[in-house]
Amino acid sequence: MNIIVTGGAGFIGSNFVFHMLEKHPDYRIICLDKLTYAGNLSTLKSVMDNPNFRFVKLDICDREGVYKLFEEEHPDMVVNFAAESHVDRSIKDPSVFLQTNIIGTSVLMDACREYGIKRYHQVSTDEVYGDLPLDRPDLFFTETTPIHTSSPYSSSKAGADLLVMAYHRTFGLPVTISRCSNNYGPYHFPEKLIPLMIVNCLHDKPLPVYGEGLNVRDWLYVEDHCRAIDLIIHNGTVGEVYNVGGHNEMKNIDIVKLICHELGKPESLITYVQDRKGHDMRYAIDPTKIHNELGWLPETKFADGIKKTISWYLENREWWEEIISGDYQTYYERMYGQS
Ligand code: NAD
Ligand code: TDX
Repeated sequence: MNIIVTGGAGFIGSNFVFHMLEKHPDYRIICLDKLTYAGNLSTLKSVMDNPNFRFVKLDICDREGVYKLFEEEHPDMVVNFAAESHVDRSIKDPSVFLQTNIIGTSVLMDACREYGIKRYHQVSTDEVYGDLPLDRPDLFFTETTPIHTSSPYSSSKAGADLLVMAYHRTFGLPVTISRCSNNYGPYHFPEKLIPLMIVNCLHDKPLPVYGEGLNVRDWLYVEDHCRAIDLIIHNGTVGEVYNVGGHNEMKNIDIVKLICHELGKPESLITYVQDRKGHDMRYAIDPTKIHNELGWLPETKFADGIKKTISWYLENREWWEEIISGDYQTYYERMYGQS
């Protein structure tokens, strides 16, 4: 089985690459990644010499390059993680989100139509459902919840999902979509809540909490997400959407306080800052479908996952210090002598 994994130098994509190489030692994994600010080739250091792994620096919007890669590799499947993923950046500048998240998705699917494919899997997000009110803990996102987006990021992801379903209906492309809640774990880029708070705590820097910190997110350990995608691409039904989440809702402020506590830092580091524009209040996934149809259940409890994650950031300072200093962006040139 040849699988193209796009965005595999990012947070979830890299964890998926590791998962697949370990769980399916007979598969060939081709990682296609543009190496934007969020992509870090040093993350993939441990698999670069694996004969079943190939890294290709490429933009998913580059039609010629993508088609050439399909001609070379004859992939059986494509799993598309490549995206601009940070809501705050999408509020500052939506355009690259539309380009990568929507146009890039269409280029990948055109290549799948041109060369044939067993499965195209789109890694989507619970944010396409918009948000839920804080005073209705009985409500959850199911796969039939209407798309109702808030940010340019979530709108671009929703646009991509609509295109994916359209390519299935119009062209018969064998697609699946997963919509997952907030992930956390190793290699999470330190602009997102959990790694940002860990790194700032370690530098005794202020911990910027938006608004009153009452927004709720449904956290899932990244390896549980990777297992869910592995199950969907092998056993999921073509044309279907699967929600992925672990019923682990937490207020932002409680997460930040927990991180302070775990690292022995004072809560006085917490600084309330201006709220995010259009800030979604609550995300909460109903994962009944993936549980009933594919037998998926999360394995890592938040109490254990957050400890593992904090330990990882303590043991891998070099990884995030290079990001903060910007040095990681020269890693590719240093390794491969080209840009
Ligand atoms: P990330 O920002 O850490 O990584 C994105 C990767 O995509 C980077 O390696 C980047 O270089 C690459 N990339 C960006 N633009 C590209 C382009 N034009 N061509 C090729 N590569 C490109 O993101 P993440 O948090 O790992 O998220 C991965 C996917 O999962 C995204 O599609 C995101 O929408 C989705 N998702 C994320 C979460 C979460 O909590 N992080 C939750 C649900 C869904
Ligand atoms: O400095 C911060 N302070 C703060 O209060 C940051 C970076 C975030 N927050 C809040 C905003 C959110 O309510 O924390 C919450 C989590 O924020 P992010 O880590 O930016 O994640 P979120 O906006 O929930 O989106 C994430 O989950 C869904 C991913 O980044 C998306 O790619 C994914 O689709």
